[in-house]
Amino acid sequence: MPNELHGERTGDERFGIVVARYNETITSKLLAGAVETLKAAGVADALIDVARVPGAFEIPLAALSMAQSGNYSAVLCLGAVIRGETTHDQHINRAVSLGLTEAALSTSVPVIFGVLTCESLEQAIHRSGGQTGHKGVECAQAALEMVALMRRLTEGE
Ligand code: INI
Repeated sequence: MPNELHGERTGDERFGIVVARYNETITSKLLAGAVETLKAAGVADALIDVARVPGAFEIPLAALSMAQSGNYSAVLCLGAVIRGETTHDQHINRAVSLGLTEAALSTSVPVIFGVLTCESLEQAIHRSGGQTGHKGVECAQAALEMVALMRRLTEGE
């Protein structure tokens, strides 16, 4: 049997959340779900910092700054990009996904992609606590899992 690597959190990890104000009816739900999920896992309010940015395009810079600060065990990134009549959304989505990947890989801090990329407002509603899940909850679960795993993978460093 292979050796499965499992980690555990210490309980004193600090979580950073970057949330976009654009499409706030959706992003406020993502934020509420993420915070609730972290708190249900035992993370105290005092260990959760929220940074608000104008739109999804601004998320990577704030996330990178948080990750580089050394203060956070994970950074959760929440936003909602909804397709319009132009290709604007595609430029934002590409920049955000590449930016967040780069922020994680350059800092070794998990930077979690909780940005909805939807065809319509209806789709975004479904994915922020409606019929098709909750991206904010999912993002917090991924952050908790990655924090535990990274502790295991880097132990002894
Ligand atoms: N920002 C979003 O977060 N979601 C969107 O759907 C969106 N659209 O469609 O334009 C959006 N635009 C703003 C963008 O993220 C920047 O804040 C803006 O371009 C200033 O840099």
